[in-house]
Amino acid sequence: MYQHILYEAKGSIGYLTINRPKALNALNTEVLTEIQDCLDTQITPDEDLRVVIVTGAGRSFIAGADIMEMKDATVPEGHAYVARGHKVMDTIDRSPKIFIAAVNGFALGGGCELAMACDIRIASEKALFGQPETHLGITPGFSGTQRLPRLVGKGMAKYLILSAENIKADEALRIGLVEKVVPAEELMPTVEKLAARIAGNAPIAVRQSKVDINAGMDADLATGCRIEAEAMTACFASEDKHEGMTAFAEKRDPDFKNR
Ligand code: CO8
Repeated sequence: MYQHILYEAKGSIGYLTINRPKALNALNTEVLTEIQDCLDTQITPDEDLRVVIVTGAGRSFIAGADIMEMKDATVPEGHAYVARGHKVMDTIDRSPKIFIAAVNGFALGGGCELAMACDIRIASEKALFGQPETHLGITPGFSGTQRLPRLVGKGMAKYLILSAENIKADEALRIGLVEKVVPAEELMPTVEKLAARIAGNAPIAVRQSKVDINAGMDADLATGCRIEAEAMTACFASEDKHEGMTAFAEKRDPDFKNR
Protein backbone atom coordinates (compact mmCIF):
# COMPACT_ATOMS: atom_id res chain seq x y z
CA MET A 1 0.00 0.00 0.00
CA TYR A 2 2.81 2.43 0.92
CA GLN A 3 6.17 2.78 -0.89
CA HIS A 4 8.31 4.25 1.88
CA ILE A 5 6.70 3.30 5.17
CA LEU A 6 5.48 0.08 6.79
CA TYR A 7 2.54 0.03 9.14
CA GLU A 8 1.13 -2.85 11.13
CA ALA A 9 -1.23 -2.90 14.11
CA LYS A 10 -1.05 -5.79 16.54
CA GLY A 11 -3.99 -5.29 18.88
CA SER A 12 -3.43 -2.19 20.95
CA ILE A 13 0.07 -1.51 19.58
CA GLY A 14 0.93 -0.09 16.16
CA TYR A 15 4.31 -0.29 14.41
CA LEU A 16 5.19 2.56 12.06
CA THR A 17 8.53 2.01 10.30
CA ILE A 18 10.06 4.61 7.99
CA ASN A 19 11.34 2.39 5.20
CA ARG A 20 13.59 4.26 2.80
CA PRO A 21 16.92 2.82 3.90
CA LYS A 22 18.83 3.78 0.72
CA ALA A 23 18.48 7.43 1.74
CA LEU A 24 18.77 6.62 5.47
CA ASN A 25 14.98 7.16 5.73
CA ALA A 26 15.19 10.86 4.78
CA LEU A 27 11.79 12.54 4.78
CA ASN A 28 10.95 13.61 1.25
CA THR A 29 7.47 14.79 0.21
CA GLU A 30 6.34 11.25 -0.55
CA VAL A 31 7.43 9.90 2.84
CA LEU A 32 5.77 12.79 4.69
CA THR A 33 2.59 12.31 2.65
CA GLU A 34 2.52 8.59 3.41
CA ILE A 35 3.10 9.17 7.15
CA GLN A 36 0.26 11.72 7.18
CA ASP A 37 -2.04 9.33 5.34
CA CYS A 38 -1.18 6.53 7.76
CA LEU A 39 -1.88 8.80 10.74
CA ASP A 40 -5.21 9.95 9.28
CA THR A 41 -6.55 6.70 7.87
CA GLN A 42 -4.94 3.87 9.89
CA ILE A 43 -3.88 5.19 13.29
CA THR A 44 -6.41 7.87 14.27
CA PRO A 45 -9.60 5.90 13.48
CA ASP A 46 -8.39 2.66 15.13
CA GLU A 47 -10.28 2.59 18.41
CA ASP A 48 -8.39 -0.43 19.74
CA LEU A 49 -4.99 1.20 19.23
CA ARG A 50 -3.33 2.77 22.28
CA VAL A 51 0.38 3.10 21.50
CA VAL A 52 2.35 3.57 18.28
CA ILE A 53 6.03 2.62 18.05
CA VAL A 54 7.91 4.69 15.46
CA THR A 55 11.23 3.40 14.16
CA GLY A 56 13.42 3.32 11.05
CA ALA A 57 14.39 0.45 8.74
CA GLY A 58 18.10 -0.38 8.53
CA ARG A 59 20.86 1.58 10.28
CA SER A 60 19.02 4.92 10.49
CA PHE A 61 15.99 6.24 12.37
CA ILE A 62 15.55 9.25 10.06
CA ALA A 63 18.55 11.22 8.69
CA GLY A 64 16.46 14.37 8.29
CA ALA A 65 14.41 16.05 5.62
CA ASP A 66 15.53 15.15 2.11
CA ILE A 67 18.42 17.46 1.26
CA MET A 68 18.40 16.42 -2.41
CA GLU A 69 14.75 17.46 -2.71
CA MET A 70 15.25 20.74 -0.81
CA LYS A 71 18.43 21.68 -2.70
CA ASP A 72 16.69 23.26 -5.69
CA ALA A 73 13.32 24.00 -4.06
CA THR A 74 11.80 27.48 -4.51
CA VAL A 75 10.67 29.61 -1.56
CA PRO A 76 6.99 28.58 -1.96
CA GLU A 77 8.07 24.94 -2.22
CA GLY A 78 10.11 25.41 0.96
CA HIS A 79 7.03 26.81 2.73
CA ALA A 80 4.95 23.86 1.55
CA TYR A 81 7.63 21.49 2.85
CA VAL A 82 7.63 23.13 6.27
CA ALA A 83 3.81 23.05 6.41
CA ARG A 84 3.77 19.34 5.51
CA GLY A 85 6.35 18.56 8.20
CA HIS A 86 4.56 20.65 10.84
CA LYS A 87 1.28 18.88 10.08
CA VAL A 88 2.86 15.45 10.68
CA MET A 89 4.50 16.61 13.95
CA ASP A 90 1.26 18.27 15.18
CA THR A 91 -0.85 15.23 14.32
CA ILE A 92 1.46 13.03 16.42
CA ASP A 93 1.62 15.56 19.26
CA ARG A 94 -2.17 16.06 19.42
CA SER A 95 -3.09 12.43 18.85
CA PRO A 96 -4.94 10.62 21.63
CA LYS A 97 -2.59 7.69 20.94
CA ILE A 98 0.79 7.53 22.69
CA PHE A 99 3.80 7.60 20.35
CA ILE A 100 7.14 6.08 21.37
CA ALA A 101 10.17 6.78 19.18
CA ALA A 102 12.44 3.71 19.07
CA VAL A 103 15.54 5.54 17.86
CA ASN A 104 17.70 2.89 16.22
CA GLY A 105 20.27 5.11 14.45
CA PHE A 106 20.61 8.58 12.92
CA ALA A 107 18.00 11.02 14.25
CA LEU A 108 19.14 14.18 12.53
CA GLY A 109 17.29 17.36 11.57
CA GLY A 110 13.71 16.37 10.72
CA GLY A 111 14.44 12.95 12.24
CA CYS A 112 15.30 14.44 15.61
CA GLU A 113 12.22 16.65 15.24
CA LEU A 114 9.95 13.68 14.57
CA ALA A 115 11.39 11.88 17.60
CA MET A 116 10.71 15.00 19.68
CA ALA A 117 7.08 15.14 18.50
CA CYS A 118 6.64 11.64 19.97
CA ASP A 119 5.67 11.32 23.62
CA ILE A 120 8.66 9.22 24.73
CA ARG A 121 12.06 8.49 23.15
CA ILE A 122 14.04 5.29 23.78
CA ALA A 123 17.39 5.12 22.00
CA SER A 124 19.80 2.40 20.97
CA GLU A 125 23.42 2.96 21.99
CA LYS A 126 24.05 3.39 18.24
CA ALA A 127 21.72 6.38 17.89
CA LEU A 128 23.06 9.80 16.90
CA PHE A 129 21.12 13.01 17.43
CA GLY A 130 21.50 16.51 16.06
CA GLN A 131 20.02 19.52 14.30
CA PRO A 132 22.54 20.06 11.44
CA GLU A 133 20.37 22.64 9.63
CA THR A 134 22.45 25.76 10.26
CA HIS A 135 25.34 23.99 8.52
CA LEU A 136 23.02 23.62 5.50
CA GLY A 137 21.94 27.26 5.48
CA ILE A 138 18.50 26.84 7.05
CA THR A 139 16.91 26.72 10.51
CA PRO A 140 15.32 23.56 11.87
CA GLY A 141 11.94 23.66 10.10
CA PHE A 142 9.84 20.82 11.49
CA SER A 143 9.43 22.46 14.94
CA GLY A 144 12.96 21.83 16.28
CA THR A 145 13.48 25.45 17.35
CA GLN A 146 10.36 25.06 19.50
CA ARG A 147 10.39 21.46 20.74
CA LEU A 148 14.12 21.17 21.47
CA PRO A 149 14.23 24.02 24.06
CA ARG A 150 11.06 22.66 25.66
CA LEU A 151 12.82 19.31 26.15
CA VAL A 152 16.42 20.24 26.97
CA GLY A 153 16.24 23.95 27.93
CA LYS A 154 17.05 27.12 26.02
CA GLY A 155 20.83 27.08 26.46
CA MET A 156 21.37 23.48 25.35
CA ALA A 157 18.94 23.93 22.43
CA LYS A 158 20.91 26.95 21.26
CA TYR A 159 24.18 25.02 21.71
CA LEU A 160 22.95 22.16 19.50
CA ILE A 161 21.20 24.25 16.84
CA LEU A 162 23.82 27.00 16.53
CA SER A 163 26.78 24.60 16.52
CA ALA A 164 25.04 21.95 14.34
CA GLU A 165 27.00 19.43 16.44
CA ASN A 166 25.74 15.85 16.55
CA ILE A 167 25.60 14.02 19.89
CA LYS A 168 25.66 10.35 20.81
CA ALA A 169 22.92 8.56 22.72
CA ASP A 170 24.59 8.84 26.16
CA GLU A 171 24.81 12.63 25.79
CA ALA A 172 21.20 12.76 24.54
CA LEU A 173 20.23 10.91 27.73
CA ARG A 174 22.26 13.24 29.92
CA ILE A 175 20.56 16.38 28.54
CA GLY A 176 17.05 14.88 28.61
CA LEU A 177 16.55 14.51 24.87
CA VAL A 178 15.84 10.79 25.36
CA GLU A 179 14.38 8.94 28.31
CA LYS A 180 16.40 5.73 28.13
CA VAL A 181 19.36 4.24 26.22
CA VAL A 182 19.72 0.49 25.71
CA PRO A 183 21.98 -1.83 23.69
CA ALA A 184 20.83 -2.10 20.05
CA GLU A 185 19.48 -5.64 20.42
CA GLU A 186 17.39 -4.62 23.43
CA LEU A 187 15.76 -1.61 21.73
CA MET A 188 12.57 -3.20 20.39
CA PRO A 189 11.99 -5.53 23.37
CA THR A 190 12.39 -2.56 25.73
CA VAL A 191 10.05 -0.36 23.71
CA GLU A 192 7.48 -3.14 23.29
CA LYS A 193 7.48 -3.79 27.04
CA LEU A 194 6.91 -0.09 27.70
CA ALA A 195 4.19 0.09 25.03
CA ALA A 196 2.39 -2.91 26.57
CA ARG A 197 2.61 -1.35 30.01
CA ILE A 198 1.12 1.95 28.79
CA ALA A 199 -1.54 0.10 26.77
CA GLY A 200 -2.50 -1.80 29.93
CA ASN A 201 -3.21 1.35 31.93
CA ALA A 202 -6.61 3.06 31.96
CA PRO A 203 -7.04 4.49 28.42
CA ILE A 204 -8.98 7.61 29.41
CA ALA A 205 -6.44 8.43 32.14
CA VAL A 206 -3.49 7.86 29.77
CA ARG A 207 -5.05 10.00 27.00
CA GLN A 208 -5.97 12.75 29.43
CA SER A 209 -2.51 12.80 31.03
CA LYS A 210 -0.96 13.45 27.59
CA VAL A 211 -3.41 16.31 26.98
CA ASP A 212 -2.74 17.80 30.44
CA ILE A 213 1.04 17.68 30.09
CA ASN A 214 1.08 19.07 26.55
CA ALA A 215 -1.42 21.85 27.25
CA GLY A 216 0.16 22.67 30.61
CA MET A 217 3.68 23.01 29.20
CA ASP A 218 2.46 25.85 26.97
CA ALA A 219 0.56 27.62 29.76
CA ASP A 220 1.35 29.20 33.13
CA LEU A 221 1.21 26.95 36.21
CA ALA A 222 -2.23 28.13 37.38
CA THR A 223 -3.76 27.54 33.94
CA GLY A 224 -2.07 24.14 33.76
CA CYS A 225 -3.52 23.16 37.14
CA ARG A 226 -6.99 24.28 35.98
CA ILE A 227 -6.62 22.08 32.88
CA GLU A 228 -5.63 19.17 35.15
CA ALA A 229 -8.54 19.74 37.53
CA GLU A 230 -11.07 19.84 34.69
CA ALA A 231 -9.60 16.72 33.13
CA MET A 232 -9.91 14.85 36.41
CA THR A 233 -13.71 15.05 36.08
CA ALA A 234 -13.59 12.83 32.99
CA CYS A 235 -11.56 10.22 34.87
CA PHE A 236 -13.68 10.35 38.02
CA ALA A 237 -16.80 9.87 35.93
CA SER A 238 -15.33 6.83 34.16
CA GLU A 239 -16.06 3.17 34.81
CA ASP A 240 -12.31 2.56 34.60
CA LYS A 241 -11.66 4.72 37.68
CA HIS A 242 -14.06 2.51 39.61
CA GLU A 243 -12.42 -0.62 38.17
CA GLY A 244 -8.85 0.55 38.89
CA MET A 245 -9.54 1.36 42.52
CA THR A 246 -11.76 -1.68 43.10
CA ALA A 247 -9.04 -3.92 41.65
CA PHE A 248 -6.53 -2.39 44.04
CA ALA A 249 -8.85 -3.00 47.00
CA GLU A 250 -9.49 -6.57 45.85
CA LYS A 251 -5.75 -7.20 45.27
CA ARG A 252 -6.17 -8.14 41.58
CA ASP A 253 -5.15 -6.68 38.21
CA PRO A 254 -7.60 -4.16 36.76
CA ASP A 255 -9.54 -4.93 33.58
CA PHE A 256 -9.99 -1.55 31.92
CA LYS A 257 -12.75 -1.06 29.33
CA ASN A 258 -11.99 2.44 27.99
CA ARG A 259 -15.29 3.64 29.44
N1 CO8 B 1 18.58 13.72 2.57
C1 CO8 B 1 18.78 13.04 1.42
N2 CO8 B 1 19.62 11.98 1.33
C2 CO8 B 1 20.29 11.61 2.43
C3 CO8 B 1 20.13 12.28 3.66
C4 CO8 B 1 19.22 13.38 3.72
N3 CO8 B 1 18.95 14.05 4.86
N4 CO8 B 1 20.94 11.69 4.57
C5 CO8 B 1 21.57 10.68 3.92
N5 CO8 B 1 21.18 10.63 2.64
C6 CO8 B 1 21.63 9.69 1.60
C7 CO8 B 1 23.02 10.03 1.12
O1 CO8 B 1 22.99 11.05 0.15
C8 CO8 B 1 23.47 8.70 0.58
O2 CO8 B 1 22.89 8.52 -0.69
P1 CO8 B 1 23.78 7.87 -1.91
O3 CO8 B 1 24.11 6.48 -1.42
O4 CO8 B 1 22.85 7.90 -3.07
O5 CO8 B 1 24.98 8.73 -2.04
C9 CO8 B 1 22.83 7.69 1.51
O6 CO8 B 1 21.76 8.40 2.17
C10 CO8 B 1 23.77 7.17 2.58
O7 CO8 B 1 24.35 8.29 3.22
P2 CO8 B 1 25.93 8.45 3.43
O8 CO8 B 1 26.68 7.78 2.34
O9 CO8 B 1 26.19 9.91 3.67
O10 CO8 B 1 26.11 7.62 4.78
P3 CO8 B 1 27.20 7.86 5.92
O11 CO8 B 1 27.10 6.71 6.86
O12 CO8 B 1 28.55 8.17 5.34
O13 CO8 B 1 26.71 9.20 6.68
C11 CO8 B 1 25.08 10.63 7.76
C12 CO8 B 1 25.49 9.19 7.37
C13 CO8 B 1 26.06 11.20 8.78
C14 CO8 B 1 23.68 10.56 8.35
C15 CO8 B 1 25.09 11.51 6.48
O14 CO8 B 1 24.36 10.86 5.46
C16 CO8 B 1 24.49 12.87 6.68
O15 CO8 B 1 25.12 13.74 7.24
N6 CO8 B 1 23.24 13.07 6.23
C17 CO8 B 1 22.56 14.34 6.29
C18 CO8 B 1 22.07 14.61 7.68
C19 CO8 B 1 21.43 15.97 7.77
O16 CO8 B 1 22.06 16.98 7.54
N7 CO8 B 1 20.13 16.01 8.11
C20 CO8 B 1 19.37 17.22 8.24
C21 CO8 B 1 18.66 17.53 6.97
S1 CO8 B 1 17.87 19.12 6.98
C22 CO8 B 1 16.45 18.88 7.84
O17 CO8 B 1 16.16 17.82 8.31
C23 CO8 B 1 15.57 20.07 7.96
C24 CO8 B 1 14.15 19.76 8.47
C25 CO8 B 1 13.23 20.92 8.20
C26 CO8 B 1 13.12 21.20 6.73
C27 CO8 B 1 12.26 22.36 6.38
C28 CO8 B 1 12.93 23.19 5.29
C29 CO8 B 1 12.08 23.70 4.20
